[in-house]
Amino acid sequence: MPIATPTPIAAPPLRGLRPVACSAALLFGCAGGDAGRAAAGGDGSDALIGRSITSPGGGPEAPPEGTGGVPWRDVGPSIGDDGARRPTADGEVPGPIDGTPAPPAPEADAASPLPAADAAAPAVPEPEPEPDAAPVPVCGVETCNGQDDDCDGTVDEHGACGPYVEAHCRLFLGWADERRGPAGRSPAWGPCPAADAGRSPDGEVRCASTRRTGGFLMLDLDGDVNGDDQLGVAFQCDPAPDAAVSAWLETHCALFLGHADDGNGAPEGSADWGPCPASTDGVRAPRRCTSTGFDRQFRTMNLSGNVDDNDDVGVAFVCRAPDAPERAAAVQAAVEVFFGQADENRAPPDGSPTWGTCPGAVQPNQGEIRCAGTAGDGRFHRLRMEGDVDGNDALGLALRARRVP
Ligand SMILES: [Ca+2]
Ligand SMILES: [Ca+2]
Ligand SMILES: [Ca+2]
Ligand SMILES: [Ca+2]
Repeated sequence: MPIATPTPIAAPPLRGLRPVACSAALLFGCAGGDAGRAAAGGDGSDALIGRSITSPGGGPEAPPEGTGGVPWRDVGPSIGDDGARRPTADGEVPGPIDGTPAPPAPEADAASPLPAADAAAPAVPEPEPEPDAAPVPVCGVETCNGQDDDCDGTVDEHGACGPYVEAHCRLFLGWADERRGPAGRSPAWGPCPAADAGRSPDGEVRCASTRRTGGFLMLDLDGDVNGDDQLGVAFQCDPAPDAAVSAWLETHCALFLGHADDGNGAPEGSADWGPCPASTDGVRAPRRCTSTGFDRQFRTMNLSGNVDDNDDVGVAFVCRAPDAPERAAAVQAAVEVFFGQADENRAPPDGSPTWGTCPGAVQPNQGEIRCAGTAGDGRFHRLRMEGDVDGNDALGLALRARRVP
């Protein structure tokens, strides 16, 4: 351990004139100087003793006559001309001067702290204040919010929005016979969206919604489905749990629905169906289409001809956001919509988790229960109708989270 350099400091007061006898206990103090400090072993307390009786020159002062050669320092005027000891300034009578050992008073002082050493310690500079820095991002689990929660450079990836859409958004499907549905854009279709499902008293206007479970709504048709029938769709998300996310989804994602008679449907996987999706609706033969329109409202599509086994329906789920294309692509890939038809009263009950082979596998071209899925790619996927579509047919629709690697 390094030895502290003696510091010219005020020593703890030693009381009275004390020709200190060099007993073993006080030898260090007697010797003073470098030798004494070295013998003290470097302990701060002992070093203090050494300093307290060290002359400014570093060595022991010469003892005065009559002290028997014992080194001493005058630390208080306490010997009179008569040689008698006198009280110190604080009234204590000093010890004998006849060579008897002095009381070990310095030991008490030795245990005292060392304010002088502390005072001599180099000042520790105050740390420089941190310059203003960007907040450190807190990385967590990716959630459906348009933010890169897990700090990997992409937003809402790995299907983060699928469960949100499945649990908090709904698709409405309306049907009407005799052109009884709303013309063009409408906030309602029959009793929907105030009710999850229902029909007009005469049964010619009907609607149902997906139920936030991923299951299929079942919409039972009536009469002969032909050129005086209409289909309508709407997409709405609940204000909770995140009103901003729900509003974003409603205004940036949409279901598109196309129809064509006489085998005129767009090929499977087409980017468009008639004027859609560049347009949100269009009544143009031979391919017509409608959509949920990015605005919570219903839009109507008039069917044409006799709806039977030469008719096609196309479905696409499209998200688009010019200012946030990555987010739109992530949501589109995380959601799948299944559209089904069942002939001969073969439809599963409303809310069924499956419709024929869907969602496990699409079956758009064969069987009395058939279905197509949107596949997360924004393109139109085609369902060929089965048999003559009439009162023993039903349509199915499901809104589900899609597994994304
Ligand atoms: Ca991310
Ligand atoms: Ca996110
Ligand atoms: Ca009809
Ligand atoms: Ca037809």
